Formats: sequence, C-alpha cells, structure tokens
Amino acid sequence: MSREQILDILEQNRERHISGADLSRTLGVSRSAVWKQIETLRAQGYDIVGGHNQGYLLERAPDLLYPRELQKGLHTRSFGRQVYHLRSAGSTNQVAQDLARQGCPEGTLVVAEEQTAGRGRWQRPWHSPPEAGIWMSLVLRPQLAPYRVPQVTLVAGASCARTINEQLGLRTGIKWPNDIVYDGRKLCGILVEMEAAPEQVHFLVVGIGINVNQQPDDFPPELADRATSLSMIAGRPVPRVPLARRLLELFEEDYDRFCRSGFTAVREQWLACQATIGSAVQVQAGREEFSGVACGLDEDGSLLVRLHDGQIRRCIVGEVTLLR
Ligand code: BTX
Repeated sequence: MSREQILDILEQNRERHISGADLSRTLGVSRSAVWKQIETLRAQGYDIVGGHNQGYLLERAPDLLYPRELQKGLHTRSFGRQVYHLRSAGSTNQVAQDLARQGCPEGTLVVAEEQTAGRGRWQRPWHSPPEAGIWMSLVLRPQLAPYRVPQVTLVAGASCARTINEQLGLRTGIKWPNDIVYDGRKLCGILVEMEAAPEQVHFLVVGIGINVNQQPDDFPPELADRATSLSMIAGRPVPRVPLARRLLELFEEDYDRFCRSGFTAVREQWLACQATIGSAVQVQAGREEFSGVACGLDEDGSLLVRLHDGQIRRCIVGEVTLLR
C-alpha cells in the first residue's frame, strides 16, 4: 500500500469521511498501517480531518510543489513529467546540472521549497526563502548552436510573463533580457546555464525564480525597494502549484515553437510583454558601459540601443538598467 493510494481514495471522496476500516479493507492492510500513513501525510502538509473512529476526510492539499500536485491535470509532453522535489536545495540549477550530466530526459524538473545558495547571473545571489516562491530548474536538450542560447532566456521570459499575466490578470513587463518587473521592481529572474561543444549544446538548465508569497519584511534590506512578489501586488496569498503547472504548459508550448521555427516564432510574444523598448537605458556589456534609448529587438533577440550620437548598438548579452 502506498500513501499515494490513500490520497487517491481521499481525493475521490472529498464530500464524505472514509472509515479507517474501509481504507484498510480496500488496500489490504491493517487499520494501524493506514493510520501511520495518514500521520505521514499530515506531516507532509495534507490537511486530513477525522481519526480512527470518525473516518478520514481530505480538507486541503498543501500548496507545496510536490510532483503529485504539480502533475495533477498537467498537459505537457515532457516538461515536468519527471519531477525532483526538494525541501531545501543549494541551487536547483546545480541539482539539475548534475542530473543532466547523468543523462536525465528533456523536461526533467527540479523544484525546491527553499534554496540556500540560489544564484543569478555572474554568481550573484538569488534570495529564495522557504515556501515563498517558485524556485525551479528545467533540463532541456535542444538541437542548438551555443550562440543561440541567449534566445532561450527570452523565450522563458516571454512564457513567465504570459503565465503571470494570464493567471493573475496583471500587466507585468520583461526587462531585457531576463527579468520580469512590475512597477520597476523585480518579480522574477531567469538563469540559463549550459554545457556545450563549440557547435552544439549538450544540455541547458533553465532556472526560474518567481517571488510569489513574500511580504515586504521577507526581503533583505538591499532588495526592499527593488523586489516585489505576486502576493504583494495582488494583495492576497497566491497559490504556487497552479502557477507552476501553467508555466510548465506555456513554456513547453513556446519552447516547441522556438525549436520548430526559430526565435522569430516567439519574438512577437516577447515584444507584447516587454518593458524595455522605448526607455532610456544604461547598459553594461562586459567591461563596456553605455547609455541611450532602447529602440528595438533584433530578429535574433539582441537589444538595439540608440546612442546619444544616433549610432545603433546591438547587445547580445548584458545588464540593462532602466533610467527613469
Ligand atoms: P540576475 O543576476 O539578473 O539577478 C540577481 C540580482 O537580483 C541580485 O544581485 C539581487 O540584486 C537581485 N535579487 C536577488 N534575489 C532576488 C529576489 N528574490 N527577487 C528580486 N530580486 C532579487 C536573475 O539573475 C536570475 C535568477 C534565477 C533564480 C533561479 S531560482 C531557481 C534556479 N536556481 C538557481 O540557483 N537560480 C535559478
């Protein structure tokens, strides 16, 4: 007998208590074995009321990113079909990289309730407190030359913005290349890491961090006026499971289009959610720094910036600051 079977039965009977005797008969185990499994499920966050004599009723599944919860009604081919759920991880990108090296299939997902060494680009830290956000990494194995990998960041950004906007009825924007912002504050970040030969990517790990249920006090002082969360914007707690599930579906859809038809197939969608073009920007690209007005997105995903002397600069990678 597995806990999964008990959960299946309780989920199919949300309107009535199921007696311990019925469960033990159906599953062919003793009533005390059933009780032990119920206690374990409670410890995992499942709100099960009742007991030996009254029978059991599942009142509420926890909003934890358990494979079972994420995969309930998940419409994807490969994204999230294999899920590694961790209470705590250093960095889900690191765990996913290790799995990718061991040959895990495309779409393998690593999610953690908390990260103790979450990272952003250039080894910057990513603050990932327990049960407050979606901290996840997906392993992808596209047929792609390494120079096109920055486009995957844009595809993921477009999918994240689309998911958030659709699920919460918001108008968040993408700050090129990898941040989702609302009212100038960062809500979500994307970190794509790769292992590749000169001509061909071996695998990519797409790390996505979405601030969901933090309150202002949950951010460290240095982020207090630069970061926000969905619940701070919406003014209510936001369930993480449906959001993560929908993100897997929309990201797979966008990624498939990108693999079939290239970046142009996703470019319009990126443009529909962007919050960069038209703004005065400062750009840090390697050791170089320049400012101007972001004036377009090239066919290959590069940001076009018009400098003060009228020249147009293309940025393939870099850090953009929006100037007010
Ligand atoms: P980034 O380099 O663009 O942004 C990192 C910067 O963002 C930090 O230096 C800090 O200023 C700010 N920051 C840190 N934490 C937060 C936060 N929670 N909310 C808003 N701003 C913050 C962005 O890199 C890419 C982040 C990817 C995170 C995911 S989580 C799952 C996966 N695993 C992992 O280690 N990283 C990715």
